[in-house]
Amino acid sequence: MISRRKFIAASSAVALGAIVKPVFANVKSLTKEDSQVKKEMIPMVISTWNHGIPANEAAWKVLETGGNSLDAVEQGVQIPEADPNVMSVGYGGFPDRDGHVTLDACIMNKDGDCGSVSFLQHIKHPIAVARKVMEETPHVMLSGEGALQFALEQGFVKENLLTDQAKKAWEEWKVNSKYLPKINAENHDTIGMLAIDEAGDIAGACTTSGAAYKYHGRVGDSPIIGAGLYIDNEVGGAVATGQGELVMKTLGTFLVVELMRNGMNPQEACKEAVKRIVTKLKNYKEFQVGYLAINKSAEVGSYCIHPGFNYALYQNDKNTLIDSDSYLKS
Ligand code: SD4
Repeated sequence: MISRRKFIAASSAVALGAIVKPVFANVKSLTKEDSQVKKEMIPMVISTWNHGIPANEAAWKVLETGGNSLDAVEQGVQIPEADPNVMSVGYGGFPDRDGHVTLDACIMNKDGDCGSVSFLQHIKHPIAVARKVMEETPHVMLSGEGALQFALEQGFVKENLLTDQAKKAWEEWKVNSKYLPKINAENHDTIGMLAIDEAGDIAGACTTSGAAYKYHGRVGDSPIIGAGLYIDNEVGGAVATGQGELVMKTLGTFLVVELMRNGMNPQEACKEAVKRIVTKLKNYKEFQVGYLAINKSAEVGSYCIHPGFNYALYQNDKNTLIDSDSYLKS
């Protein structure tokens, strides 16, 4: 005789079967040919927004001399991290609403290893600390005071990251103190970078000072593996920029990579991940999110909610700024 518990489990499964459609039902699986790297397409590096151009230059210096993709992305994103005029990343970033510059970053290599720091203060290059977390600890993420203590132990120097320019902007903001995320803020936001080296191996990095005037303690998508960045060296990689809360609610870059694993090209996968936000999150029009992806064949894709997101692609000795397609057209 069937027990009551078994009966309930069996009937729930039947009911679920009736309503749950397989997520990847209509996409083909990757074939071996799909995953072949075209040698003329690599090395390559790609990164978000205008500040991706100088960041790519630094990454390219590593790649063109046969360096690996992990070193390339770490070197690349350190350019905007150190630039006081890029007010959304590292030194010179806009502070939180209490006047503290707090940084989030993560890095991921070809072997699926990753390291991350969140809510880190006083260290100019959070991406380098994230790499140390990956390589020198048994953990993936360190946060706040602990991350700072670890950085200092590793030889990083404690610095003031709040520039006069950022302080002035914060003081002006305090007059009304409204938390109002800006869409496409000054055309540079989080930097996310993906690279394929000569050996065909993929790595990625993501670093940011987060949303300007956020609550003290707020952590966005950028240090979260699978939200701000995800790499699977068999498939490809993806990075996210824009309002982290929407990316975290949909685990955006993991989704993009899984869609590519199941046969979508990078463009289709980015579009589908934005569509997920649009269909699931009612307030999507108030925010920008942009995704950037590459696959193992060095194909590129990008998609965003609002027009205005762009990315820099360095491939075949050319570093080019390209506008992303968007869900909303104006
Ligand atoms: C974050 N994706 O922390 C980052 C950058 C940002 O508005 O603040 N965008 O959400």
